[in-house]
Amino acid sequence: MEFVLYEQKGAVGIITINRPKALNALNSQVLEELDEAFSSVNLDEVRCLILTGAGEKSFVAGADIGEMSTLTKAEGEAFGKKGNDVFRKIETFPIPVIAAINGFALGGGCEISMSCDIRICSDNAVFGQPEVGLGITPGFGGTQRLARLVGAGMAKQMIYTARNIKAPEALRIGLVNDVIAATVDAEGNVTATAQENLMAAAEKMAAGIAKNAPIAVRNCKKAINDGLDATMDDALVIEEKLFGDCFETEDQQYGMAFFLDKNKEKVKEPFKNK
Ligand code: DAK
Repeated sequence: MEFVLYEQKGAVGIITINRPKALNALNSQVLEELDEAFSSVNLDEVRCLILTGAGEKSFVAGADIGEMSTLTKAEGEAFGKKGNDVFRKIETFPIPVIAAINGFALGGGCEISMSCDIRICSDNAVFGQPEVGLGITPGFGGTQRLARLVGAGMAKQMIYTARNIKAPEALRIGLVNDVIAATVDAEGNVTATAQENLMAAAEKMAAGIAKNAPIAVRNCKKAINDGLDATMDDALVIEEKLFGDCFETEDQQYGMAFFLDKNKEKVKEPFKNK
């Protein structure tokens, strides 16, 4: 693949959008390669994914404005569908996806981060939905996912004003879970950049998720996602069903037996994904 890299580190997979000269803007090829990268993840081995952008400046600076500028109505719809299908694939992907946002997350960049389960960013990150300044509406789910994440009032303010916000404000409104800074020694020298610390933090979080019972984690993702689209009564039924399913797994039997075992010398074994 030309614009998407994939690396597996144990039970953690890292997908990197690699088009730094265009600030990782999403053109049709990037969207197709992203789709391919997600399809090729080995779900028997990988238990958590990280999605990030190449370079130190940008996560994703939006959909490719050059490509979009000449689209006809039909082509615009096809482009929108291609993006929406990939974003929905990420959102409903069986295992959790953490967005490690290393700079600009504008338009489609903010939108792809919102299709991930968890967002953490470096302290130079900038978020925004600038579409109305270009004469369009957000087209990759921004009007829907932003309102669900930060509330309708804040989402409307961001989308109507097209104003970019910096990492601390994104943290304050709940768009990201954490903001990661560089490490500086007593003399003021940078010993680890914000980007390095961001990836270390993302990998640590991913490893923490990966060590938990995989089927339980998957069922939690499904319960939260499906429940958000349902009434509370229906959502609780969804949770009950997915909770019940765990009792057919070896991992539930082992996890509870380990807790109840009074032999404190025993070392907990990795969950089997069964
Ligand atoms: N598309 C294409 N190229 C881009 C790009 C983008 N979104 N953003 C940056 N680039 C390119 C620049 O053109 C430049 O290329 P060269 O000139 O070097 O060839 C290179 O990346 C470096 O950018 P700058 O020189 O501009 O770098 P600066 O540091 O000066 O500025 C910036 C960084 C992020 C502030 C600036 O590049 C910028 O404002 N970029 C555009 C951000 C933006 O407006 N993004 C939102 C795009 S709209 C839909 C489907 C999808 C969408 C909507 C509808 N349907 C089908 C319904 C989504 C829309 C969007 O995402």
